Amino acid sequence: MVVRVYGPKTAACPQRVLACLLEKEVDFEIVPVDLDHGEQKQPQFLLKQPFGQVPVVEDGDFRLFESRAIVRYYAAKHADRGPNLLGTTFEERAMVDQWLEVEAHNFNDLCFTLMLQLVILPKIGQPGDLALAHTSEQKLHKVLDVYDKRLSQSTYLAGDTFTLADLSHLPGIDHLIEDAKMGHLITERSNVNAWWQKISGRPAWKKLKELVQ
Ligand SMILES: N[C@@H](CCC(=O)N[C@@H](CS)C(=O)NCC(=O)O)C(=O)O
Repeated sequence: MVVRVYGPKTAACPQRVLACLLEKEVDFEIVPVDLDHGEQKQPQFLLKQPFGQVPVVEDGDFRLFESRAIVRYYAAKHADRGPNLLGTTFEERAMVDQWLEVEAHNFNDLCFTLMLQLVILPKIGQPGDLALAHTSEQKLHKVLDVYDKRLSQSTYLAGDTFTLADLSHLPGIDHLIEDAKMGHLITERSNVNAWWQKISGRPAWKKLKELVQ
């Protein structure tokens, strides 16, 4: 059964899902959604995702939205295939959850604000709020200092193996580097930089980058 993934392949949240499906070697097809023209807010799409956002997946009769819920679902459903992205013991699983929550609540909002103010608004001809971008960058420095300390103790965020906690950061950091030109946030922290080189060098992420070209 081919999984249908709704959303432009260039957007960070669908990319989180695609990265997981590629890690798990699950067949998928991408159903493009035109965010620029508000297709995600049309009644037909709201039947799939009532908040008018991407991604949504359809897997046979099963439909699911929220990218982090989707990656947890596929990591569990295909636990016996590819890398173990969830951890094994209760403690390992809890650490994965802890860092997934950090990504969602400490990292993602700042990353999104920077992208919105520096890239998305200027692209549609509206001035970004540079003061807000500056404050967000300062806050992100502090968050990444915590990451750098954590990554001096373990190779990956949740421990010594690659998990969803790491995978979930791939799209956001990639957009920060490629689009917002904020690569210094990563390169000036040696442990964060070494971690980024490892996780962005994974074959599944490289495949996704090729797909997006
Ligand atoms: N928490 C949601 C966030 C989804 C989200 O923000 N999606 C963005 C693309 S990355 C979107 O649909 N933007 C268009 C909009 O909000 O209208 C998830 O992780 O799936």
